[in-house]
Amino acid sequence: MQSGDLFNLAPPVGARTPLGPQAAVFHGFALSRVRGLLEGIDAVARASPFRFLTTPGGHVMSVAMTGCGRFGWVSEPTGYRYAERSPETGARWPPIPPAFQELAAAAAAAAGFPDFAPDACLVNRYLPGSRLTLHQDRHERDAWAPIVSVSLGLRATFLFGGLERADRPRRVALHHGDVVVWGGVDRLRYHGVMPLERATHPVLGEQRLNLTFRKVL
Ligand code: MD3
Ligand code: FE
Repeated sequence: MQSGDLFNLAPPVGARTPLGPQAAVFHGFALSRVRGLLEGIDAVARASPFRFLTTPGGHVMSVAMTGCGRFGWVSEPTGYRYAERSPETGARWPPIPPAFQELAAAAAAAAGFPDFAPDACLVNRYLPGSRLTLHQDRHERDAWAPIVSVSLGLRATFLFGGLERADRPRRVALHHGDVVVWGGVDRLRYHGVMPLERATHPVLGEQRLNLTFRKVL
């Protein structure tokens, strides 16, 4: 066995890996709720299909996105922003399924952020080769409120940096069912996702889905 293979093993359900003073991975936290999550994602994607946003530099992103809740994430020639309507259809985003809300609030509470009430849930879909370059999430009004993320499907290598782009990021494996909460002093850290390696997940096949719950307003 190569030492890198240890990265493939998911830590035990219920374990917690701290990433910072106010950021932690809750391993397998969503595992008992995968079925409901996938049903919810299907419903969201039927109402608002996955699409590929264009970066401000004019490149098409390799990650496909949709979302639910009051706000969705859209790209325009002038840059990204949260919007209450889909630019493609002019329609509002579908509601956040109650099971999503409950999971997000439970994870936030476990991380020390009680009463988390997200008004946006972005859904990212990664196929082999899809990646997310290092960035900050700083379009939300309250830059202290947590973001809760749920990983489903293929394992990803998450990059967790510092408050400056040049800070060397730490690599963190995120497995099917892992939930990460980032708030407070860790909220504006740079982060990204390495290109997804081709593999087949027993439940989701050749893909990774990520939910991020945010409080925009
Ligand atoms: C760390 N998504 O949608 S999880 C994103 O796996 C995004 O799809 C990644 O980064 C994904 O913006 C990473 C979420 C995440 C969100 C906000 C953070 C990680 C964060 C804020 C600070 C530090
Ligand atoms: Fe992000």
